[in-house]
Amino acid sequence: MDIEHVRSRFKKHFNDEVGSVYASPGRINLIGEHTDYNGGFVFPGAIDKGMVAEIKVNGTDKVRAYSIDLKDYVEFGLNEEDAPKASWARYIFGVCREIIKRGGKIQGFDTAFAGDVPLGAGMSSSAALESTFAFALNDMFNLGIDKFELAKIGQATEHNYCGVNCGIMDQFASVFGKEGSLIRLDCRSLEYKYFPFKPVGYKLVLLDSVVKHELASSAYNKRRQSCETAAAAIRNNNHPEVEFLRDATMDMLKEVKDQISAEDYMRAEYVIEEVQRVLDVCDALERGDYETVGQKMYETHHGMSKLYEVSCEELDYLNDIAKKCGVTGSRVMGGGFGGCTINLVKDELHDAFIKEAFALYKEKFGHEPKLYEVVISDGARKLA
Ligand code: GAF
Repeated sequence: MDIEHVRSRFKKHFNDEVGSVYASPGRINLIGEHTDYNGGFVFPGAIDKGMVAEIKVNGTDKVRAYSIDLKDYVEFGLNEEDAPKASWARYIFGVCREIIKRGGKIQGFDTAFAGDVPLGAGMSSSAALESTFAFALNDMFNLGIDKFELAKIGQATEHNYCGVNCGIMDQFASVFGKEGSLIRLDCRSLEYKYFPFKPVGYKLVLLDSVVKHELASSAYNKRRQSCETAAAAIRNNNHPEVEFLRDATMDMLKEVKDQISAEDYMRAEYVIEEVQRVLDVCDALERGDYETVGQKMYETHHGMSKLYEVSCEELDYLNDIAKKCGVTGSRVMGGGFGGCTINLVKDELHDAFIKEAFALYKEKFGHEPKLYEVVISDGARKLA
């Protein structure tokens, strides 16, 4: 995250002014995909890639925002109801509107921002952007909003202005991230625990398939709908305690097999198993048992590919290569429909695995994957 770059662009666009600088990270997730909106557990960590924004109050009721990476400028009024057309600006607009909805008094500001979270790679550049502005505006205008609510403001921005009915994982990780630790988060109660994650003898490697699914957000929302349908069927079948799929067991799901579609059944099966896998991985980590962690990651990939159907040929291929190379754990990370695999690789296998993955992937798809090695880092903060 290059602060000087952002500062020089801000100066250039806003008459040599100097503002305050804030940053928020993207995230990885060791295990627990599509469990957050099912009230289940997730296990993310913030990373050393994120968004940096310089912001200065401008004495008007307008926001003037410049995206340094996209070289695009958007202006909107704080009292406007209609979101800007540019999708990047909707995140900033949404955060402002959600703060105002909650009674927060904010004023117009100028901002220039840039980021180094690869777009569409499943590391949540959008949460990084939302959290940067939610954190910054809270700090600049002394709004006194707590960190839980800051994460919810980001999530509500996705729901109400960006068309994605996401869970809370990405925004939570971006706000609550802690250097060197993963966060086990219970997405129903928002109770969380930091797990120091320094797997001696292993590396975490992200391989980006560079595939982006055009209709990812509608497919994502459809998955969520399936889960809600399955949870409602179980609830109405004499299990009133089942608010989310997280509360259901496989036996309960089997009881309603004839009442829901085969597709909804598969989605629910994946989620019920995945919630348990997060807990299993946390236990395994406490024992230092990385073999079990890795095995669960492969199980997640299998579930995401065959039951939840959010993988794709390229990601399945990267997963197969990992298996063949003896990589401890590998799976598609994030929402899916493209993006990265996350791989837990023994140090001594690392170089051979990367070489093999690049060569085989290029041979099959005509281009190489991209490699990212990330450091688990702190969440939203003020830099200057
Ligand atoms: C996306 C969403 F934004 C998260 O809330 C989560 O559901 C994730 O996909 C899948 O685990 O990143």
